[in-house]
Amino acid sequence: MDKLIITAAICGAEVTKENNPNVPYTVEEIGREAESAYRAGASIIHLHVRYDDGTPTQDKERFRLCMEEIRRRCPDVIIQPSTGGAVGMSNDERLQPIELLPEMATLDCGTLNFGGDEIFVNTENTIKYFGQKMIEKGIKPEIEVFDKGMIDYAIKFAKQGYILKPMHFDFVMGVQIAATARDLAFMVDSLPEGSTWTVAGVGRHQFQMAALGIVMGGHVRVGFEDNVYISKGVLAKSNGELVEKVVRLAKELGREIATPDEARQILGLKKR
Ligand code: KMH
Ligand code: ZN
Repeated sequence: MDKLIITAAICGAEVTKENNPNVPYTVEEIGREAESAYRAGASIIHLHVRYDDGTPTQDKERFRLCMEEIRRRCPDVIIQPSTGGAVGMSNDERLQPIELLPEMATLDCGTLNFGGDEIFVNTENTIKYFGQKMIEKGIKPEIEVFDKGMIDYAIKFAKQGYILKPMHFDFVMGVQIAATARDLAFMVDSLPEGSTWTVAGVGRHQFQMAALGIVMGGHVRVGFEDNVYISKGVLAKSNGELVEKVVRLAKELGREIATPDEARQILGLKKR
């Protein structure tokens, strides 16, 4: 088995300081949370950014500031900006951070229910447009999959030349598809040969899905974007605390942790 790549989704666009006062908004707070995750063993920072009042934004200049702050604190970490942004943003608004030429960025491969009346829209044309832009800029997409059909979309768009192989997937379990071992196994079994995958469990499912990712030979994403608790009813002090828990699980289960450069090798990334 490859070494374990841990992604820290430190901020998200939806979670707030009301959910956990340690959720970062400012550039300094985003840097602090990225550093805590990196020092604990994360090799990828999945990045959303906020204005100081917590409002989510895809503004290129805000991304630039946050990425500089993260690089200052964690020089070799892989920064993976979100192109999902927040529900309701336009395509061009969402795509802004790819102008900064990150090594990776997310590519959401379908439309889904996002709670209440919210719908996170990713039409076929949106997916093709984002995929094409990432190919042009040499950015490796992490394909965000919230349901099994999104894997089939990715396979279809790869055949049409909008996504390059080998593909890397992130299964977000517990938003639309249930966070169960059966459904995760079904997703993994549906991947094309040569793909890599990571799993994110939302809310109370975070560490159960992490344990499955570790033993099934995938990789793991944790962080405030998906869950703000370190254990039942206990708020996490930092993203680093969440990453530390995954590192402990991995050690107990005999899986070594990948450094950022080892993660680059596993994912076939070009270091910028
Ligand atoms: N905030 C969600 C609407 C991504 O980062 O690409 C989209 C999201 C997925 O978080
Ligand atoms: Zn995200």
